[in-house]
Amino acid sequence: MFRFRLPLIPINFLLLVLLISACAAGEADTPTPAMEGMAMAEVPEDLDTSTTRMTNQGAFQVSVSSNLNPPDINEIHSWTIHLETPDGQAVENAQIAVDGGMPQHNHGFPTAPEVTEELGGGDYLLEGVKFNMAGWWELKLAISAGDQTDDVTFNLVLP
Ligand SMILES: [Cu+2]
Repeated sequence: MFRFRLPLIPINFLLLVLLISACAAGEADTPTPAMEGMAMAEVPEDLDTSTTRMTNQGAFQVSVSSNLNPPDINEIHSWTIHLETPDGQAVENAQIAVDGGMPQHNHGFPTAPEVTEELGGGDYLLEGVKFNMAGWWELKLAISAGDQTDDVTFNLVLP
């Protein structure tokens, strides 16, 4: 009897280890197909990457364009933001607060990009933008002009 029990203990232990690793794998928040390309594979297929968008409450129409094309990873560069009213009038004297980062990694920009200059005609200069990883980035703008306050999020996928 004693001779049979000895090998049983390590086998039980092995099964337990296997069960635990199976549970851990099941809890991982990345689905198996995402393993092949990590950052790229996880980006939602229907992600809206338009560079002209209406703000969430419809107060402003906003366009953004990188002044570095394409925006390379790890290079600090600037963007131009263009603001219009919904009927196409340039919005001047706006305050624009900038936030963003990678929604799937829970981190922000490695720099603190900010609007440094109003260029006229509804254009604003956003300086200090840096992307330090490939994948899905969000650029979030909180805009105040006159008695209107609204915000908008742009999506950008870097290869
Ligand atoms: Cu990241």
